[in-house]
Amino acid sequence: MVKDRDRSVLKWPRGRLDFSAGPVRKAGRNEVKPDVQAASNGASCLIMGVLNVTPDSFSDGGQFFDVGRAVEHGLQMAADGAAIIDVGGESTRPGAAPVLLEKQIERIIPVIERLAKKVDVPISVDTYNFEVAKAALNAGAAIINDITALSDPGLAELAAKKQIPVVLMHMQGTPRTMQVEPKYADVVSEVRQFLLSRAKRAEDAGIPQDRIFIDPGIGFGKTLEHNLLLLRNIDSFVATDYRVLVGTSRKSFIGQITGKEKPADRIFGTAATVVLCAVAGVSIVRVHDVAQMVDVVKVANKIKIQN
Ligand code: HH2
Repeated sequence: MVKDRDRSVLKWPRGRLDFSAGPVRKAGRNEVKPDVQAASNGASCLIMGVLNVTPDSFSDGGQFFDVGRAVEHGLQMAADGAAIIDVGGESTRPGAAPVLLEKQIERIIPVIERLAKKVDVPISVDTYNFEVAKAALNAGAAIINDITALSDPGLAELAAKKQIPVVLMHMQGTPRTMQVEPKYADVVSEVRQFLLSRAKRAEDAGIPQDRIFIDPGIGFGKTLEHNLLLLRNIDSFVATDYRVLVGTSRKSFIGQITGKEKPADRIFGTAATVVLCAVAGVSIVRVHDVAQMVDVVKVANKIKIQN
């Protein structure tokens, strides 16, 4: 078991996540001040802000394709209370085709370099490519967020060598085809088993248990019913030896339930999932609407945690 997981502050050579204090507001250069009192028991849920440096992401495609605008948005998310900024250079929405590694590097490296100098929170790189991850870490990223759970040979060793945290996500198929009739006999146990085996493999490669986050991959090769089953049973992921990250933000299953066609109209639907995740003990939620979701998790954390 992760010892004292609920109270721990996770530190590694170039980063820090404080799960005892809840989302933070930037208090000044080099000072990140918790504005929810440190909890004496229970764990709080932190916010990962999404920064897609892409022309075609399903919700914010094209909005932050320009380096200056991307950096500005990253700074704003950090000021709004994001504990991590997640930078990606390839959309993995259903139907998306892979983007050349050089292209991804060209998109994200200038953003990571500039942001890393200006924000106090760690930057993660949303990639499943060894070369992209390596370039991002050299530019100042300090977490690897991998939707293929370290499938690319060498990624686990890279993370182990640099002693940085990894997010291992489950996906059935590839983005191009994943929403064409996804099938499971038992989605919760299959996804859980997959993540546990990848987590074990990561540990065997030398990544410490407390730096491994597992993620059921909402919307990645899953129907509405699969997504609902995973969220309904998210506690069975939290009950493993690993911390859990969940990404529901603005996703299409929320549109299916609410009838909201436009991703930007799915903020309240997203909030419902964020509350449920925070209460269930999920450690990190990956969201687009940082300022709003910081308030949502603050209240959820406060209700959940006894001071
Ligand atoms: N979802 C997306 C991308 N990366 N990473 C993790 N760990 N978990 C997720 O659920 C997840 C993820 C898809 O969202 P987004 O980045 O907004 O869209 P796009 O892939 O179109 O850029």
